[in-house]
Amino acid sequence: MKLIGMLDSPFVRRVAISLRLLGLPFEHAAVSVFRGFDEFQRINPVVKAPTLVCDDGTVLMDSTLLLAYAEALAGRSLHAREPGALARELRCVGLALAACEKSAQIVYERALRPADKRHEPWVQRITGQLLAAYGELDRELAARPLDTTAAGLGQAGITSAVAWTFTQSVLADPVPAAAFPALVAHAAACEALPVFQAVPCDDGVTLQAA
Ligand SMILES: N[C@@H](CCC(=O)N[C@@H](CS)C(=O)NCC(=O)O)C(=O)O
Repeated sequence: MKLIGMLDSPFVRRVAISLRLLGLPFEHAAVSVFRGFDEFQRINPVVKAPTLVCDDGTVLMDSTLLLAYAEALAGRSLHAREPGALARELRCVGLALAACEKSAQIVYERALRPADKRHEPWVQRITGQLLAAYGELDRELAARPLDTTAAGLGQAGITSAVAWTFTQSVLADPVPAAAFPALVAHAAACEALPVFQAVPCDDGVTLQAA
């Protein structure tokens, strides 16, 4: 199977890290949704990263759905089985994905919309949502740190770290690291793991318009 998308997209990166952790072989094509739009469109007309081309040619999109497929292929999950622990993990994943989505929206506002067409109340709204998501996630991690060992790392740990690294790399100004100490510690521990280092987030510049 083939994973399409740049690793500076947190959605692509969390899938790439998860595929490795699950022991699933895959090819990776770092095609940009912006600079490589036409090439991406030939693979997936919807142009969404990540896209996964399965071995039988089926084209999947949306990182969470790709991970559901990957877990079925691997015959194991990166989530807890016990419902209480699972709910807590899913809450962390949801917060981290919301933070990724809001970060990307702010980057798109800055990179794609002409300055004279920006609607400041909208930017303030999504910035507030971004800070709320990271505030909640930081409290979760401070109250109960997630496992950051190579053997114990799960989807909540992966996605929380990938989200934080992404936002810090593209939007450090509205999200000061000092205000989120548990996230800083969690991401630092994960980024030091070989599986994270094998999938660096700086393989390109997905979020630039050109
Ligand atoms: N919910 C999706 C979000 C994916 C997403 O928004 N990816 C961005 C790249 S970071 C993208 O495809 N942007 C191009 C577009 O939406 O037109 C997921 O989890 O995969």
